[in-house]
Amino acid sequence: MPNKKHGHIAIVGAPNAGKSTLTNALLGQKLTIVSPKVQTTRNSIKAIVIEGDTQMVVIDTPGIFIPRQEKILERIIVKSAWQALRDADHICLVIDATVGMDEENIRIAQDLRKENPKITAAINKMDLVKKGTILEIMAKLIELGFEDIFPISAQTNDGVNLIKKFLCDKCIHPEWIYDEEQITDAPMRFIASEITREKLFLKLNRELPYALTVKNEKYEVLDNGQIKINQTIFVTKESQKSIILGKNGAMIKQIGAEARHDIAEIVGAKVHLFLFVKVKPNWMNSVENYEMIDVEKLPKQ
Ligand SMILES: Nc1nc2c(ncn2[C@@H]2O[C@H](COP(=O)(O)OP(=O)(O)OP(=O)(O)O)[C@@H](O)[C@H]2O)c(=O)[nH]1
Ligand SMILES: [Mg+2]
Repeated sequence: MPNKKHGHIAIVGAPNAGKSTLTNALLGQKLTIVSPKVQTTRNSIKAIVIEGDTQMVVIDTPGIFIPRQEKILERIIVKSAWQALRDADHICLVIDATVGMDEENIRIAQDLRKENPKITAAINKMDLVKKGTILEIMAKLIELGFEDIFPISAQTNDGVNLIKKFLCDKCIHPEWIYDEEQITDAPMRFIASEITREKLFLKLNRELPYALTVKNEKYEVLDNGQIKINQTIFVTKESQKSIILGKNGAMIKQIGAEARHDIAEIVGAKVHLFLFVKVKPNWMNSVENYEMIDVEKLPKQ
């Protein structure tokens, strides 16, 4: 193709707005993890979307919130989001229509426009609200200086094609920078541990999802093309370990089965997944647990 071009689009917004759901909808398949709980995404993840002659690198970011100073994990999460939008050619701010332009969304919209004025707004979850609500949000966004606003439902795909075309037009750099079949630049071992973390987020309640992390121990492609994966789930307390294991190991079995199914779909091969649960009271403060984070860029203590 003579007119090949590429660009980077950062998907940003408050926690739970539907950024990861939109990223997957733009990609046309599941890659990044989704849950009804806030702070599901912890690292920025690139989805490589191809539309005609355009390679659009969509960066799914963690939700933007005010991190508590003493929580290193929270500071890393938010830093990862801001970093991504500085590197982007264009930003897509996702607003949850069921939340609307509350104080937090207004602040985020204003801060983002200051950081990078090349910004478009997607009003997501339009399937859950009345038309009047969308119009109110639009009016507020226009007041804040937004010119391009798209009501969408990332879940039902309503409006996604329109915004996809619009964002593709923002990709103006010559040539492609990734192979045609590549859907992400993140290693598959990382995506696989994210999928397990998603299942844990979906199955476990209250604070427990925030007290755990999933670490890849082994990711091996066997001679027959099948994939053997060992992952460790780190928790901070013995009691959390018992909950994750469940009665006679029933919970961990179910989590493993669901994760294996999704990982197999993404990698396109049969997967053997082995999960271990370990107690490590201080995992949140040890940097080696943040596989995908550039340690050099960590915020100063
Ligand atoms: N009804 C409806 N639900 C949606 C839509 N988009 C996302 N959701 C749901 O909203 C919840 C949050 O979606 P995510 O994609 O994980 O949101 P996020 O912005 O990536 O969240 P964090 O990573 O935690 O910041 C999930 O339960 C999704 O299924 C939508 O268009 N309509
Ligand atoms: Mg997310």
